[in-house]
Amino acid sequence: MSIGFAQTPQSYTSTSRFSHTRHSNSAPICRKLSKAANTKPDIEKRKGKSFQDRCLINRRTKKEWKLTDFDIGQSLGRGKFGNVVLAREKDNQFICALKVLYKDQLKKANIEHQVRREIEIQYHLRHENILKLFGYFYDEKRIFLILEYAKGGELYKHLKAKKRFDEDTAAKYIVSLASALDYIHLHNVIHRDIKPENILLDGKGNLKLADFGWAVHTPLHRRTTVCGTLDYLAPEIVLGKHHDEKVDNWSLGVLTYEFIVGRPPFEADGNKATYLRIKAGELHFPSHVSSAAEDFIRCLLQRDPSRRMKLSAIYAHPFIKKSQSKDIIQQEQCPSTVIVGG
Ligand code: N15
Repeated sequence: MSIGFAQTPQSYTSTSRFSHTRHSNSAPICRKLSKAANTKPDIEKRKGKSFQDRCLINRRTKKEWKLTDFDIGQSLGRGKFGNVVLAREKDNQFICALKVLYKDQLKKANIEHQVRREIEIQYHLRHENILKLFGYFYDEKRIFLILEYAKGGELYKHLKAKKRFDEDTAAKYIVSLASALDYIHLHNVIHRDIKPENILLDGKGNLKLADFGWAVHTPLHRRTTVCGTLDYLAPEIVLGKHHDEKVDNWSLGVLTYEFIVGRPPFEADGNKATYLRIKAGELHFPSHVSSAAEDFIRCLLQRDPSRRMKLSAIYAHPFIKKSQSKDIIQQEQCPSTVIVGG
């Protein structure tokens, strides 16, 4: 792919600040992760900088990021509140995805708080299967998020093109997702919006969980107003009950089904019909689905959260083990280890 980069106009340097009101109820993840994520805690503590200030700074130049630090390339997609473009940092040619959010639109939708929380969560998470947020900056009208570029693009486009994944490919993606979820749960974050549209692939086909727009810090004991597709939501969420991190395990089960079958298990015409199907919780499996895969999905799609398979248990399930043992056999048969004419 050839990428045409345009030079950024000099007049776009950041001049104003995106409101920086401190949270009085500062999230636990910040305190917990700040030591691990920040390589120079002492200097920055002395300066009294919050996490928001820290991710404004280019660690190498020690200056705030600005738009003129980047060459801008092609559009990677358009979202409700802004666009994502390919970008290249001028100094070291580092390729990234720059997400542009428009402040007036965020204000109108009353989601400035949510955006700040999302930045906070994503900036502190460091895991190979979680899309990295490197930093952010702003000008009078816009907020720019500097995000990891995932060369493979959106997973749901790959799924659409292939109709469905073979079970070994599905298992590989599910292991990566489970690993990412295990990590965020460990840091008291629930994703709550696991769906193919929120998953990207890098150039090597590795899975990257993106978009923490719905994520919350645990414990969560409040009712949630739900919008968008219900397909991936656990019954306790659609029923407006108290819920915890096990809602992500349910979504993992829905995704496993969709990867293997090509459509989510409770798909129906409209949210009302989907809601009824999730509530009923009846599962139908096409004949091509193996018994190991069916059992795996049934273990995750338990209506009672306490009976749902734990993330730590998925590695021992035959559906995952089967695919991993094939991986090992393939590695052993790698041509480089075969002695030709031996
Ligand atoms: C409401 C709000 C503040 C949501 C904020 N969400 C995020 O910042 C998370 N996010 C990540 N939003 C968009 C992205 C995103 C990052 C979207 C697309 C890409 C990305 N990195 N790389 C891509 C990407 N690579 C592609 C390759 C081929 C075709 C399309 C591609 N997009």
